[in-house]
Amino acid sequence: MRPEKKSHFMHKATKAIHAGNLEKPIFGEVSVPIFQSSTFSFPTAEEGAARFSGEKSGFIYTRMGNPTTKALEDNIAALEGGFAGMATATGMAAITTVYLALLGQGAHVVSTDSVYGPTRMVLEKEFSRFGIEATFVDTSVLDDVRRAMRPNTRMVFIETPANPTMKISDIRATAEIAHQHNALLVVDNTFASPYLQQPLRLGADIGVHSLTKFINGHSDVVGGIIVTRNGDLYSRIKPVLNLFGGTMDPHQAWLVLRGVRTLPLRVERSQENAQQMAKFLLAHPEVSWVSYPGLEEHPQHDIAKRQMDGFGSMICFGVKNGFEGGKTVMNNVNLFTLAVSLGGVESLIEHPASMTHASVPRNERIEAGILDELVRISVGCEDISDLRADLDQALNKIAQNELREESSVVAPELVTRRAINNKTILRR
Ligand code: LCS
Repeated sequence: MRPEKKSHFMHKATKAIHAGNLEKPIFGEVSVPIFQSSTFSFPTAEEGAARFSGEKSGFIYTRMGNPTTKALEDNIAALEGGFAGMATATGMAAITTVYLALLGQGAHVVSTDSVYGPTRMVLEKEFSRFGIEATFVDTSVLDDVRRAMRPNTRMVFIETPANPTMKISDIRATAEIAHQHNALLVVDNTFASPYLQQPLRLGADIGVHSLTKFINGHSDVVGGIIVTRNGDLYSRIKPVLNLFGGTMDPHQAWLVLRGVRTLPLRVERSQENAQQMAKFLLAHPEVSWVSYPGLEEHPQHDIAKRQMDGFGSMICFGVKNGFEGGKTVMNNVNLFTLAVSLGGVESLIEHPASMTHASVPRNERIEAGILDELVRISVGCEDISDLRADLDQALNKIAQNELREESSVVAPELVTRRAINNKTILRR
């Protein structure tokens, strides 16, 4: 199950294209074939028994392993610098499989508060039914992590950069805290992708990804993966995945493999766009704040610089006029698509409070920094001037709407005066 040794000597852009490929192509094919077979024949009864006992390696049944899926697993494990990967049906299947395999009754988890909504809800609503407790803290503050640790803490789960606040948690320092308490550190690396961040190299025990996002990169498939630091963790998680059955289908794996080939190109382009977009937003009069780790103003910019090879292409920002302002922007974009998800070649925009994080109670959401006014964008690979022009015209509608609203309740001369004071052209 180990990714081929030769991939260890490759640079990451080369790994994305070559790691995991079949060592002996069947017909000299360049693309890994889709092994669309649910089951695999045994030449003899003895061979079948040996594969089941683990005495011999070989494929048995696709829920337990498939050559196309394995090619993807080896590819991502090589990029992430881990022992081995386990591909799953979705990112949530990766996360829940890790919880299922490593937590039991009476266990306690410390998790980033600003994580993808369902990652939090599955602990609060579902795993709590089995006697598993969770504490959600701002893991970008190490003292908060230390304070949350208990004797029964088995796992620290961080998402960095966090969805959607873009807060950064220090992976190396958090790993030290977790290990001092005999707990494991799991990092959701979805927002960075293994091209920009390799948590296992910084001391984490397990990396998880929603492959739906940057790794696949084309908004046309869902998937997830778990990558472990060592063989022990792999052999604790793999049987649980096989039993619960959240495995990936070979056709899905092939699509993600095709996507990962261009991960380096897409990430380079979209993060260059994002850096320019963040600066543009910071200067925009309708924007009250911007959170992007690539900005020097970002509170954890230095940590991001240290642990990432780039700052990625996710940005969140607050707009003037709160939730209403956010709605105005989303209803007026033309090039950005109003949709959840992220990491595709096309730029997306969404409102976490009413969409991806709607499942988190409002007070917990606000406490985690997911404010009503927060708008999240996934900057794609389009031409930056087109993207900027689109957001600019949509943002400018906030001021126009405010003026229109004011005009319905106050005297026209007052509106005119306010409009002039704001140097805004009044259209009535
Ligand atoms: N982890 C992170 C950081 C995510 O952003 C998501 C999905 C998941 C895990 C779950 O992955 P899935 O099961 O969907 O493959 N995030 C989404 C988002 O922000 N908008 O829509 C989905």
